[in-house]
Amino acid sequence: MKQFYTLVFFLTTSIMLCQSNYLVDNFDYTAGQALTENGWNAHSGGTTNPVTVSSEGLSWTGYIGSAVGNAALVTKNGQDVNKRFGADISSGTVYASFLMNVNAKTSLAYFFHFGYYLNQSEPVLIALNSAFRARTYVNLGTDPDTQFKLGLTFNSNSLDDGGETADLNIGETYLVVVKYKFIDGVDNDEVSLFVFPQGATITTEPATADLGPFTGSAEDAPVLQNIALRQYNASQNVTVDGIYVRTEWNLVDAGTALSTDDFALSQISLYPNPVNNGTLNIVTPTNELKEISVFDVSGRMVLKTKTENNSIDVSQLKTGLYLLNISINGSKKTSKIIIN
Ligand SMILES: [Ca+2]
Ligand SMILES: [Ca+2]
Repeated sequence: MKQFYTLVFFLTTSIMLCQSNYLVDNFDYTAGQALTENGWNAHSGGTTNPVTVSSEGLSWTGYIGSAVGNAALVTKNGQDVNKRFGADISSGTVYASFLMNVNAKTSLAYFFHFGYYLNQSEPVLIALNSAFRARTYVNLGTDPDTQFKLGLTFNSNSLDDGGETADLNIGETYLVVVKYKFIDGVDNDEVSLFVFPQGATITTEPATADLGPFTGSAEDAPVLQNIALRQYNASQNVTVDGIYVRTEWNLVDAGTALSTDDFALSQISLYPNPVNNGTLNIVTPTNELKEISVFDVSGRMVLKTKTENNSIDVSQLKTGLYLLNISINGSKKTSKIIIN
């Protein structure tokens, strides 16, 4: 029975981490304010024509980011802004979902992308590496006064490297999901895009994307650290709202924000592993106190302790494989360790 509970406990822990939000922005801010007053960072264009908060949000019934607060007006030529994730992502799949409405005829411009900072370990938040990934475009539709198309490229400034959707309607709110998939191997990562009109089924990821997967011609992102909203030309007229960044497809469950404790756990290092001398170092960047529970392979707790100077004494444990549950203020992570 203990084994069963342990299994459930570990599964629950991993699911909780999966449903974490790496970024949420419903733009529940004062209309007219710049996004830079609300946690965003200007990496291009200085303070010229800042991206501002609208007086009304977007709605898409059933989506987690629907009808909360206002929205972002990415509607001009000028400032570009980015917002940092709660934790870096360098493996698996990243989904950025958002609502968008093209308000008027808008000629070709990318208005959204993933990014990472020039200094990835100690980021300066206004200094973005220009290797933008999953550039997401609007372009003129067949009838440019009433229609637009969405485009996507892995990296390129030209849509030749990617593709465009069928015509969509100006003035209609769509739910868009931009996906970046890290794939083992060099320069083979993929980007895809999904677009849903109101009323579409969004509970599971469709087998086929509307655009992609595209691999482009540039190197893979070493890590994704932010999303950006970009303003490119004076005719650009796009409202963006309800942005969620996650590592799984989940557009219906609000989940929980990734806390600073989750962030610390995501950067934890355990060494040496295997443990040779009875001491295991458990180090996080900000050196919080960590509560540690150690379980043997049958699920029996064999040690419960706290870190002291970023290490624990495991000298009384027999040789073998153990599961280590690390907790910082209630945020948990599980790792395997081997005692030699
Ligand atoms: Ca909103
Ligand atoms: Ca790769």
